[in-house]
Amino acid sequence: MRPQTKQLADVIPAPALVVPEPTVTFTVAPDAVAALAPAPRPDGPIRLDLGDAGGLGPEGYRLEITEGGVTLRAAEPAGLFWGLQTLRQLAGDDGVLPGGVIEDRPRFAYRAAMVDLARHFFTVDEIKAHVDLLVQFKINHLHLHLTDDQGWRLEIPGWPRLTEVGGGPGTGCDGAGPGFLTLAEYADVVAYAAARFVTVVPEIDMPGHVNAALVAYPELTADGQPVAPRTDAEVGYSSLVAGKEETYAFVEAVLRTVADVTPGPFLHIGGDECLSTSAEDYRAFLARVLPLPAKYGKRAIGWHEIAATPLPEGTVVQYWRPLHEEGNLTAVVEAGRQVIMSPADRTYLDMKYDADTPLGLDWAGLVPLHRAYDWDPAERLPEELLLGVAAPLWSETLRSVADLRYLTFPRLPAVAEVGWTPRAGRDWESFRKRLAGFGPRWDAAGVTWFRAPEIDWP
Ligand code: TNX
Repeated sequence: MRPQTKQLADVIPAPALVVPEPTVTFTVAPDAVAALAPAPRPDGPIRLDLGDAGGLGPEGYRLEITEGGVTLRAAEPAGLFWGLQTLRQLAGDDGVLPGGVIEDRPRFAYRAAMVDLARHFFTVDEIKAHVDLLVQFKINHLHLHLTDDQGWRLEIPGWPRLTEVGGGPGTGCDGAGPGFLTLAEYADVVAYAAARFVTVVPEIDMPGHVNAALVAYPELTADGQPVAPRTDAEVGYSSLVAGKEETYAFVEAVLRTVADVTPGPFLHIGGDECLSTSAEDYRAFLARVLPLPAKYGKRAIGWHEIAATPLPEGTVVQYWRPLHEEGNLTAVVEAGRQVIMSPADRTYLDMKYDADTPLGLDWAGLVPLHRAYDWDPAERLPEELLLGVAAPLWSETLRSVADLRYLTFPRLPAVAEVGWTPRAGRDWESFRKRLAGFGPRWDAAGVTWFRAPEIDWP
């Protein structure tokens, strides 16, 4: 027998409570764990049980490993699914499970990764593969940035030129990155994600970041004159026109379509970096557009710039500036609206790791792994107003799935732990040790990742 070196606490994100039984192990077939469905399973070596797990909430679970086998209990299938991710990490490639009990539940209900399909398009299969990697860290929302200056990536019936014209190359002139999702493909992604307890959050960015839409429909521009397609990475130069009725016919058609094909509760309307929209026009535009998601049964999310305008009840604000800037947070707290924290100097997966990182940007500084880990979302606002955390990956510099993964791993596990683990349960030294084993796993799975120098990778 070889010595048992695995610990029950070797899980990312760190579980809320771990009570090891060090003399006990139980061995399973690793493939069998990966194949388990999050549904009741009364017998066999791994028992799955739906029922009260001791008040652990809709995503919580209780996992018990004894000499006799494994029992996983949760109030909802989502809890079973997250418990299975824990079990999968513990099983590793030898299937030896350390004995004891884990009782676990997330700190925040919203734990997201964002992919920018506008600056570089990723296919349905690529997005699905990304979901598979994200759920291992208990990420439960996939924010899709579907439209921007360089591209429009979702079919909108009645507005065919959006994707004929706006489905072109994203950023850069090398031809990489064209494409769009038909509504059927979008629904396919949504269903795939939902089967893994991931809610898709679609974003239609307005009133800025709309050059692709203006190229497709010149009647939406201020003077009705055509504008040129863009593949550069400038921001802040395009805007829908607040004083034109055509604008609202367009916006409503788009939001109605997106709401129709989105079972999840959120509709993200963007609202960021409207540098060429006057403050008055911005306010007038949002006064008409922010209520629209609710009209179609959804909750509006917007980047924190929207907090310069009155926020209808239920609106969610996504903060994206560096952690210690103002970014309208005082106004958001005063209004009592919920917040998703995505501070760029901590959670932006498109920031470079270090000065030598060949991909990414550095406007919010470099974001080495420890910076993505060592911060707290409640530093800036009361815990009760925090809906959760999100890690956006803007894709101006991306050309492939390998690029996407290189910037995502290992920083995404750090942000995932910020979103899941209670503050008191988080510890950088512990995270460092728990993360090391993932390098070989990503290698074995063919996943590109960055060998962050803070970690003693095997
Ligand atoms: C700012 S963050 C943007 C994006 C860029 C990103 C690059 C935000 C809401 N807007 O348009 O892609 O910086 O890091």
